Order: sequence, then C-alpha cells, then structure tokens
Amino acid sequence: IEASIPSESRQVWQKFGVKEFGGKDEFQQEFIRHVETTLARSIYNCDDLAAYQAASQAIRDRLIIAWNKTQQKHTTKDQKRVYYLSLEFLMGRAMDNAMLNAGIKDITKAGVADLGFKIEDLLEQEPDAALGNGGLGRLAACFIDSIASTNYPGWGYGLRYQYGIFKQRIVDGYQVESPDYWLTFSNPWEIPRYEIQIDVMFYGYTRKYTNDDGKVVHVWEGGEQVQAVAYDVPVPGYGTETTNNLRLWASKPTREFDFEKFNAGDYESSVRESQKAETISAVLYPNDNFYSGKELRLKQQYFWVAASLNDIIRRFKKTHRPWKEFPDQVAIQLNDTHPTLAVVELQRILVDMEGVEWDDAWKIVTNTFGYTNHTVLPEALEKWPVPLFQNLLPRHMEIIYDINLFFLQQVEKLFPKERELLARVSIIEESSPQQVRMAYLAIIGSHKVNGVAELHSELIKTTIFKDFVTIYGPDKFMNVTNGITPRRWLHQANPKLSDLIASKVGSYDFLKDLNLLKKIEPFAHDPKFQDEWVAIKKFNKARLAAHIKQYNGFDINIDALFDVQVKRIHEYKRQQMNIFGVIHRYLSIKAMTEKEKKEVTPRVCIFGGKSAPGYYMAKTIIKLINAVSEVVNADADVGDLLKVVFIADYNVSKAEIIIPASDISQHISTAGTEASGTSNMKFVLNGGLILGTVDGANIEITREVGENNIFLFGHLAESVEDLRHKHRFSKVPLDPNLEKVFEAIESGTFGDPNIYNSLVSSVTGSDYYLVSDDFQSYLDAQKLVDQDFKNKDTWVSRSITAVANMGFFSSDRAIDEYAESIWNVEPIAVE
Ligand code: OAK
Repeated sequence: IEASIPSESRQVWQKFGVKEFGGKDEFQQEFIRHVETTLARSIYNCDDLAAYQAASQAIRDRLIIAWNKTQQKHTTKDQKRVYYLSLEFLMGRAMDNAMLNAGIKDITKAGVADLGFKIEDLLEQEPDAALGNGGLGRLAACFIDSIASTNYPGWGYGLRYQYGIFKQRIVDGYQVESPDYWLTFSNPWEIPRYEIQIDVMFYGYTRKYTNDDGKVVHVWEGGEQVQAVAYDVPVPGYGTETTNNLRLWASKPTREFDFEKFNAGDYESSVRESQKAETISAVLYPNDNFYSGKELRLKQQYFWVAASLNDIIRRFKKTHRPWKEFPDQVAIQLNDTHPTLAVVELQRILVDMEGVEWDDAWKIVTNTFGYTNHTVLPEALEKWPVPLFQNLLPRHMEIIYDINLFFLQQVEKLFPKERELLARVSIIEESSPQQVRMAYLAIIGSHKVNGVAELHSELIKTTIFKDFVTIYGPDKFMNVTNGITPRRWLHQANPKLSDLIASKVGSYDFLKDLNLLKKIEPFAHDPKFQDEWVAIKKFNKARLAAHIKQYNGFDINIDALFDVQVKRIHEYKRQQMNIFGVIHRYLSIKAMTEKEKKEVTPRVCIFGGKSAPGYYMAKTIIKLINAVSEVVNADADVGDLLKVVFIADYNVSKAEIIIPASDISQHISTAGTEASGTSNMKFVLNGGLILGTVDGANIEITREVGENNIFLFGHLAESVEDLRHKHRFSKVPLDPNLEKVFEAIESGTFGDPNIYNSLVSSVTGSDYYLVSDDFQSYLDAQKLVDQDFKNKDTWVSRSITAVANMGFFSSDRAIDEYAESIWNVEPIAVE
C-alpha cells in the first residue's frame, strides 16, 4: 500500500506522522481533545467516567503508535513468532498497567490532577476484563505481559466474550451469580478490526473424489457459516517500545438476517440465525479445573482455533515461503487442551486445501505445536463424545481417526504384541459412546509437552501420561515452572513496597530482572529498613480494612494477623479444611479463661473466591464460611481475637488490594492436586508468608526462600494413594479435633446443620481430599504461625528474606525458558 502512494504525498505523510505525547502539557491537550471530540462532552459534563475514558483514549493512542512500530519491525525482520492460544485471558484492568509499562504514570497523574481529577478515582471507573476463571487465564495474562516486556514477537489469540466470569454476590450466606456485561460503556482498550473477517464452518458433510492427477481429495461442505471479527488489544511491554497484540475474536452472522422471511412477516425467525451465530462468543464457561461437554463449548473452541490459524497462515503466506518452513516461522503454544483442535485444523488445511502430502504435513504440524498441561484432576480432562464431534466437525473427526491410526501403527511397531498399551494410548476411548481424548491428541500433535511446576511435571510423566513417556522417551516431556509479572503484582499492587525496594536496589531494574531483589537481603535485620517494611504492610492492611468496612460493613483490627485464602472454591484446594480450622479456633477461644485469652494472637481470617455455578459442594463451603463469620463476628466472648470475612466477587482488582495486606496466606491443596498455583508467588512477593502443603510451586518456593521462611505441613504426594486406599477399604478414625468441629456444626451452632450434611460426610466417608488425615498437622502448623507472629523482629526478617529470594518466579524467566526450549524464538529490539 505504501508503495502506491506517490513520493511527494509520502513526504506529507511523514511530515504529519503521529507522535507519542511527550510531557504533561501534551497529555492534557490529548485528554481535552478526546473529551471534546471522541466523547462529545465538555468541561461542564466531564465526570470521572468521562475523564477515565478520555485519559484511556490518550494513553491508548500512545500504545497504538508503539504497536504500529512494533508490527512494522516484526514484519520487516520476518523472524519466527510465537502465538499463545488460550481460551482465557484474565487481564484485569488495563489503564494503570498501560501507564506503568509505557513509563507515563507521573505525567498522567499530574496531568489529570491539574484538570481537577484524582487518578485513583479514574482507575476505579474501569471494569475488569475478566475473560477467565482462575489460574490458567491469569497465567496467560502474565505471559503476554512478559512476552512483550522481554521483546519477543508474540501474539495472544483468544475469544472476545461479551460476558466474562459472572459477578458474585452473597445473599443469606449463599453465592448468587449475575452476568458480567463488561462492555456497557465501550472498551477503549480494544481496536475493532471490522475488515478482518474470517468465515468459519460447522456441521455439513464430507465427500472425496479423485482429481485429474489421480489424487484423492477430501471436501467438507454444506455446513453453517459464521464469521469471526477481530478485536485487537495492545499489549505494552514494560520499559520497551515493544507493544504486542492480543487478538480476540467475536462471532457475527455471515448474513445479517433472512430477507425473504423478513418480508413474509416472519420477523422472529428471520433474525434467529444471526442471533445463533452471535451466541458463540457470548459467554465464558464458568468452570475452573472442570470439563463439561457442552456442544457450544466445542463450537467456541473450533471457532477460535479456525479463525486464529487462518490469520496466522495468512501472515505466513505473505512471506512466500514453502510450507516446510512454517515451523521455522511459527510456534504455537496450546494453553491446556482447549485449543487442541488447532492440531487437526492445521493438518486439514495442509492436506485438503494446500495439497501437502500427509506425512510432510504431519511433520510441519508437530514441529509447530507445544502443549502445556495445567491439571492432573481427572474431572478436568477433556473428552468429547464421538457422535457430537462427528456431527459438528465431520472432516476433523476423519482426520483424527487417521492421526490415531498412524500413531497406533507406530506404537505397534515399537511395542509389538502390547495390545493393552494400544488401547490405553488410543486417542479414541472405547467407551459408549466413544470419546476423543483431547490430551492424547495434544501430546501426539506437539513436539514438546510441559507441566507447570516440578512436582506436577513429574506427576504427569508417572501417572496420566506415563505410557507416552514409554513411547516417545522422556525428552518430549519437560517442566516450565510458572511465574508472575512483577509489574502488576509488585509495582502496581504495592507501589510503596516497590519504592522501598528500589531505594535499596538503586533503581527499578528489579521489575525487569527480578533476581535483583537479592540486594535487599542484607537489610533483613536492619532496624530502619524493618520499620519501613512493617509500616508498608500496615498501610496495606489498613487499605484492605477500609475495603472490608465498605463492602462487608464491619471493622477489623489491623494489628491482628491477616490470614488469607483467596482462590477459586474447590474441594481439592480445601477451603473446607480452613473453615474447619477456624471453627476449631473459635471453640478453643470459647473454652478459654480471660487469662488464657491474653496469650492468643488475634486473627482475621479472610476468604474469597467463586464457585462454579453448578458445583454444589463448593457452594456449601461458601455458605459455611459465611455462617461461621456471622456467629463468630457477633460473639462478644471472642471480640477482636477472631474475625471471619468473606470478600464477595474476588477478581484481579480485588486481588491487587488483598494480596499486599496478608501476613499469612493459605495454599493447602491435597498434595499432588494443585499443578502449580501462582497466587502463592504473588503473596510471598508482597511480603506475606505461606502456610502450605508440599504441593505445586510451594515446593520450589520453599527451595528458594528457605525452609525457615515458610510453614509447611501435611502428607506428601507419594502417600496420597495409600491413604485413599485405606479410606476405601477400612474405617479410618476421624481426627478427634475435627470430630469436635463436626459436633458443633451438627448441634446447630452455625444454623441449620442439614445444610452441611454432604460436606461433613465427604470427610467422614471416603475423605478423598484427606482433610482428616492432614488436620492435626494443619493445626500444629497454625499454632507455630501464632507463636512466630508474636516475635515481630524475626517475622519481619523472614518476610524480607523471602521477598529477596523470589526472583525465580518472574514470568519473564518462564517465558525465556519457553522461548529457548520450546519455541526457538529470538527477541527483537524495537527502537
Ligand atoms: C483450568 C481449566 C482446565 C484445566 C486447568 C485449569 C487451571 O486453571 N489450572 C490451573 O493452572 C494454573 C496455571 O498453570 C496453575 O497454577 C493451577 O495450579 C492450576 O489449577
């Protein structure tokens, strides 16, 4: 296009090329221009919302300029790029992050202040982009921040849900969901690309014919068409010009509506088809670590995968390279099995549309993809019923059968006569109906498979994917321990701590090279540094207390120990064990003399998290927490010694307030169940200590910060199977302290005990999550926490030492590992 513009015109273009605003004045000019033109408002009706929108527009313009530069640079350099395919991106708010990463926070803050606004009030106007459930979606958000910040050419691809994760309210102690329509006031952080429209087909039938060259050609036709429209979200790197892209797809009908029906007066059915198309990207499925085999979900997956691959291939084709070079130009990472259809879709495009031979195509496919597993929980593993699959994607089903056939032939050659092995590793599970095992397809279609923490990566090799290690050898399987972005999770969430650290490190370079945190370790026992450290924690606790006052309506004592467990509610994460522990504490305090009470370490036990709407047990846990909160907080015998808080609607923005305020946070999953956890890293990075099981990344955190700076308890992963076996085949006596807790529940101390029957019997019965087995060890660890918290000096030095040793958990490090050992991509500097 540029070449078509005559050279004298090009000079005009260059003369007026848009520049990024420099200082405060230029920002203010842009701000006012957006108020008056983009928003069509004025000084007389510019409220906080309008001011937020105008400031966002000004900042977004800046990002777009950097985005354009970056894309031009990446196109001319023409190096290999990485594409991160994730059905979830749990981004949270964008404005503060954009200001920080672009290095314009001071300018904008001062700029809006002159115009009569407080930056904090404007930031509060932004709704969270909550396009994810929990760990997997938030990891994707941290990863794209790091890919940009470390200058890798990389895009995210996802879905533009109109409704993100539901909003949670607590009514009468129960979770009540309402829709999260986050796009009400338009979204300044996205750029609609109405010109990028991709047709996607579902249903239809297949046929084959032999062409003039005697080649068998497969055709898929006659299905329903929908259109994917691109929305681009700029992803600015921190301290670099690199601004990458997150491309989210929205579904649109191919025909607006059926005019014939419309003219015949059948208005309703004339728009029905268009409405059906739009539902594809309408809503995020609200399950975390759980598979529910709904057709619409499979539709979402194919819609997104087909649009993304089409886009990637279009970009590749512009370089006029032969197909065999595709994996030298393109790396695609599958964020769990949700995008696994991409493996099949690429094979289909190569073989059916581009005429590449099957074996050559398959080499291209497997060299392109990498697969990350995020869970070993059996209920989370995706398996699609063959009939449903076949109906929706008939050609893909055929290709899967062929992939499976060739794979099983290869296995048979390697391990002749091992019939059972063949059945075990087949992509098709021989159940009724048959099922497509997506994880197996992802392994077979990728050159690398990784877990997300050391223990987890070992577990997948020895349990769920054991046979594949036998077949492929161990080198295909590896570990990349998760990480978090220190920009959002330290500097943005805890600016005071970030400033204090910078005063000792000598700069903010630790936000790019987190290992520099080591430089604060010598100050762990420095009284002045300790005082400042303690004051910041206190400030953050007061900030959270104000939030709790506003939303829960009561005061908490900020000198008490803040004990926090915030994450999705799930039996494996064991919030039930936590609340049983709280009940135990309550009963103990009730039994104390006034003198004994003087020795108690006051605690505020803080919970937060959403339950999947259909997850009965998780909802019961929420109800119990709220019931206990009501009783305990109103009990004058207890006073300030114990308070219980449930913070409703836990999300990224609330995490940014809650995490910096914790003294202790709980990561207490049954050993072997939590793949990694990432909030554990966030809490320690903010100076809180962990009370946790020997699970997920807790293990590596312990190695980094030292055993003295973490409270570990509970059975190890290797004992879990035996313990479960015991529960199944004999009567294991209940832990005596837990028995007293259950007596209190059953006697009605926390309201109608029948509500909790199934929750209690899940423990008194098979106790699959080993709550009773770990309970004594949990209480012992809690006791140690109480004692150690009294010794302020050692507590704060442990907190400082822990932070100093968290460098490893930056997502920049994780991304470098992916780039080096899976993607083979190199960074590109953008001036
Ligand atoms: C969600 C849906 C399906 C499968 C897994 C998940 C998921 O969120 N897994 C979580 O991924 C995080 C990022 O790797 C881990 O830190 C969590 O431990 C894991 O539960």
